[in-house]
Amino acid sequence: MATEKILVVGSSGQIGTELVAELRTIFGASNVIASDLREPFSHGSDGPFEVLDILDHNRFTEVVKKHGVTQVYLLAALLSASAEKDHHFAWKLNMESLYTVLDAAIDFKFSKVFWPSSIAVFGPTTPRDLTPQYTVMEPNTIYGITKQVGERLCEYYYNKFKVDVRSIRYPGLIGWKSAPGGGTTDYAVHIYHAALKEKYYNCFLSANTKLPMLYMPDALRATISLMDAPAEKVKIRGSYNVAGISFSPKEIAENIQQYVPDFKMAYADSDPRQAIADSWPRSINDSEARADWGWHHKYDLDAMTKDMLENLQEAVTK
Ligand code: VAH
Repeated sequence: MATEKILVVGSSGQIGTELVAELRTIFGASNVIASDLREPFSHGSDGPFEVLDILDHNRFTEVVKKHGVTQVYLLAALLSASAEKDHHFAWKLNMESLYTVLDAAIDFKFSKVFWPSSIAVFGPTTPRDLTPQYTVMEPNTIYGITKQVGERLCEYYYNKFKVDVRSIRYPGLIGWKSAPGGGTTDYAVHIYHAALKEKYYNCFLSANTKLPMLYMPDALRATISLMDAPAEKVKIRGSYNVAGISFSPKEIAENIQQYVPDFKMAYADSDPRQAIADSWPRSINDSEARADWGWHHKYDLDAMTKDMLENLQEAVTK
């Protein structure tokens, strides 16, 4: 079997940082090319890196040719909160990058492409509990709109050009190895750092704002499982619902207090991210992913909290 040469675009982000390390253990470090706007201080795993602005079409083509790229994971995007601050650039980055990669998939005959969607594709008119794969989708954030259009573009390129592009509607992702960047679910990462350092966190979402979340080890496993699945099992070519855990700030705070008894939580009011969170589902039905390619999450809230605190404690005291 020919060696896959995998390019990760946006490799320094929250997902990319961990996904590069995971892909390098599977495919070999030299076969996974990390790329982002600037060289990271350390990727935590050795291997090739290219400075790449995905909006620089010629530079992207140069990198693809230089490495003989056969697969692309496109992770560069403006997330929900940041996107609301500059919706024109959010549309440009999130959509032009996808078009560039999908067109390159035809030109360079990529074997596969991965593109992340999000539960942000759903909006305030979507049923909010156990949100199904197929339902009303009227996102009212520019980020969600780009993800909704992106899903249709992926399906179009699969049906019309046979591009094997695969996608997951990620919930909020939580991990200890990388920082989140400009999202509405970022609080669920910051809270663990704050619990250990300050034993206090002023949460920008209200206490009962329940959202779908996924621990990063589960998110990486879902991504690799989907990409590894035989093509005929990938029946959905827009993007798959994937679920893990759903909790509110109050619930995660109470879970942390089992391990950090003197941890205190406060709740800011009138943060613009509250309106974004209120437009999203509270929980997700991922039965299609479970049926089509055997998805199942492993971490519940308590297992995630235990793992997060143990690893962060080690990192903090290093
Ligand atoms: C965000 N972390 O908050 C991302 C994610 C479901 C949330 O798409 O924008």
